[in-house]
Amino acid sequence: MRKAFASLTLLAAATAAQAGTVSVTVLDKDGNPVADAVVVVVPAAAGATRHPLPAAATVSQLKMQFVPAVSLVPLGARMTFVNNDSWEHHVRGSAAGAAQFTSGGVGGFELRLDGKPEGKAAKSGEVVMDKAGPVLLGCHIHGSMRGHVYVSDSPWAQKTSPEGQAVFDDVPDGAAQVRVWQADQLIDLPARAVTAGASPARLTVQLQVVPRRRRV
Ligand SMILES: [Cu+2]
Repeated sequence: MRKAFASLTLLAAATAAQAGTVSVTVLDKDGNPVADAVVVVVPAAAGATRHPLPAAATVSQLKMQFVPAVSLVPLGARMTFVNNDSWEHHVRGSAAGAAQFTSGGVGGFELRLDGKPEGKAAKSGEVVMDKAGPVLLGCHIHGSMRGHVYVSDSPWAQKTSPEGQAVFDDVPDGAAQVRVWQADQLIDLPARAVTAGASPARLTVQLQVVPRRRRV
């Protein structure tokens, strides 16, 4: 019993020595915190995170909006799109950000979802996200509908909190790159370098835009 306890303590110490905290704050052009930006950390060293992204996610179409507005999923995730409105919607997925000008529409997807009949199950469709990067969601019928899915090829990825923060507590020690994506920041920000280690690494990234607010 005592031996097992000692081994556990050793294990905990070893884990702590190999991983550090990276804390990223995202601000807009005016210096205000930005929620729902995506922060991706790519460590140079191999490792695993204790907080993997869920391999399946659902986006609803509700009252003419994509809910949630921004989904963060791992590469290969299975996305389910559900139309909860009583009228027809489309789901058009295309490369977002700078990639929309270079991809020529290749690699996107399209679904057509009938409206939800009164008292019956909503219609849904599935898509496997097999390409990393941001995807813009739209609807052919309703031009105002806009949403995003960010497909991360690194398991260290988070959406920022209302305070604009993403805190990673288990980044392998050593050099790492930090990428920040936000829906209205069309020109990719340069990746930033941090060093994960015994003392927490803190980084502030400022967007070149003030994100537009979503109507509620
Ligand atoms: Cu629609």
